[in-house]
Amino acid sequence: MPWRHMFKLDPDRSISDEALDKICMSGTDAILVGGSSGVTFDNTVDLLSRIRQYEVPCVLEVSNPDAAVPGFDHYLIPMVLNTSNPDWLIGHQQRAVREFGSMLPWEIVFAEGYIVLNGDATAAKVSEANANLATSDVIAYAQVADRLMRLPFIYIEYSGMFGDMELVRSVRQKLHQAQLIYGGGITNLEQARLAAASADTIVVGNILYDQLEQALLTVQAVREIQE
Ligand code: 1GP
Repeated sequence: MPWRHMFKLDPDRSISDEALDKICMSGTDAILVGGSSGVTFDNTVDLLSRIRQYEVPCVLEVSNPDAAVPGFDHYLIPMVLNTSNPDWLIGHQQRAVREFGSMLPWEIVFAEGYIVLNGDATAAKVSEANANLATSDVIAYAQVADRLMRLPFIYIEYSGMFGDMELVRSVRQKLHQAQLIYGGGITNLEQARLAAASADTIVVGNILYDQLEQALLTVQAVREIQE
């Protein structure tokens, strides 16, 4: 997918119409809808219907199968590679497919291999991730996902904290086919530039709710690289 920049919106957090208008008209490549807690069918439908007033592609990251709302352009299914609980790698996904598999639009459903590296983040706690990893461990997880599992996406997740860009670059250098997504702690244009130079796709989340104008500037970072 040719996404270089994505804004991530959490259905469990409120966003004004005015802010949503700026986000959807910002030139970002897609809006990613997802969150680590409190995501329900109702709040996901509500957010989707508001984003659908715009042309920007809309992608759902399905962390709760009960909130798998129809009508998105693409669906990303997280599989947490560095979890200590197989439920987060394959268990929840298996149960969801058992229940909803016949209804899934498979041609627009993709797996994302998550490597969660900020141990303080809700995502790490919820998914029981072992975030304390050496660079060689992270690269090995990425290679398992890329080479063995042939996942289309690998997501290096530092949610709430700006990560180690050298590590992100080291991972990207080793990838054969997977698209590398980076998300976590991007709060200004300079960080967005660094992340965009290190990963294939950058995701900007929290700052949308705290400093919208700063967040909107991050779209420029990927445009500069493309020009
Ligand atoms: C969260 O990776 C995204 O899943 C973005 O992180 O909210 O820290 O920008 P932030």
